[in-house]
Amino acid sequence: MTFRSGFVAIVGRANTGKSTLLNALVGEKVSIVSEKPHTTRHKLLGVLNGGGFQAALLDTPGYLRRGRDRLDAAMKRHVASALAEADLAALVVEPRMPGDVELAFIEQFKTAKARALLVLNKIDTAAKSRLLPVMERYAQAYPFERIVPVSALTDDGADLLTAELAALLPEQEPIFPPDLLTDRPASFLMAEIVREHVFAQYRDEVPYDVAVEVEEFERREGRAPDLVRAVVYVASASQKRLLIGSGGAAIKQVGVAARPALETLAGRPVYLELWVKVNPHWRRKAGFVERQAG
Ligand SMILES: Nc1nc2c(ncn2[C@@H]2O[C@H](COP(=O)(O)OP(=O)(O)OP(=O)(O)O)[C@@H](O)[C@H]2O)c(=O)[nH]1
Ligand SMILES: [Mg+2]
Repeated sequence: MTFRSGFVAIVGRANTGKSTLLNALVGEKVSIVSEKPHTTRHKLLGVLNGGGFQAALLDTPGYLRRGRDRLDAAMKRHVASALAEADLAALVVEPRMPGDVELAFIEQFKTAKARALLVLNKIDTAAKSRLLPVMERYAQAYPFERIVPVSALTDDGADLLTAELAALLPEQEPIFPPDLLTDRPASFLMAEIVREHVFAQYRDEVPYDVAVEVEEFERREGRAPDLVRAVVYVASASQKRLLIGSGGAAIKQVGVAARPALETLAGRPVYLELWVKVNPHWRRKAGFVERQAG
């Protein structure tokens, strides 16, 4: 039997559900999700293994506005490099007519080596009668290999999408061992989990430019829990006060909420130590952006 494998770059406007889709396809929480645009800051690999195929899915940061500051510049570079190394690009869109960001991606497809398919996501939010005209417009804009309507939230269409992806991959041996889920170290995933819970707890009170770094992840033996020391970086002293809350109650709540997912990842009990530090210029410090977006 022939085996198919390859890289699939998941690209699109911010907030269209790319990370939700990656998690739905892989069947595990690999990439964090939030209601805010620009949640994903990193290129992230999730491996989908199926009968006779392996799809290496690359989640990418979404576009919203272009060229706004250095963080956006780093995002752009990552999207471009994801496209360059991919066999297949999946453009994830919402059920509405293409806008500037979608057309910019289509322009990039014209010169990229990757074949492109369109994923029309969030179909649970639109009447069926609204989907067809959108699909027709996209088909006119670019000769997509396939146009697949899905809901990453309800899993509707996910099996069909998996089959379509597999069929479009080149014939070759698997790229990764079958037990590999992602290429990121545990400390990276842990920092992302904490960031997700900061977003979820503070919602619009916290700007999206918080950053989280796991400074220490110490695996322990016996009954001692693993130690995770994470730092949440914020832009100002007032944000720091807000995050910590009265007597530390708010940040403690983040820890309580994040710990179960950390323990699932570590496979054993975790002691989580959370610190909040002010670093007002982290977005403009290239080194920090690279670390965050790298
Ligand atoms: N109703 C509905 N909501 C969805 C669906 N897929 C994703 N969402 C929601 O859309 C929001 C954004 O999802 P993400 O997966 O973080 O989107 P993203 O494209 O990765 O966003 P960035 O990383 O910021 O570019 C979240 O609130 C998701 O729950 C869907 O199929 N239906
Ligand atoms: Mg994302």
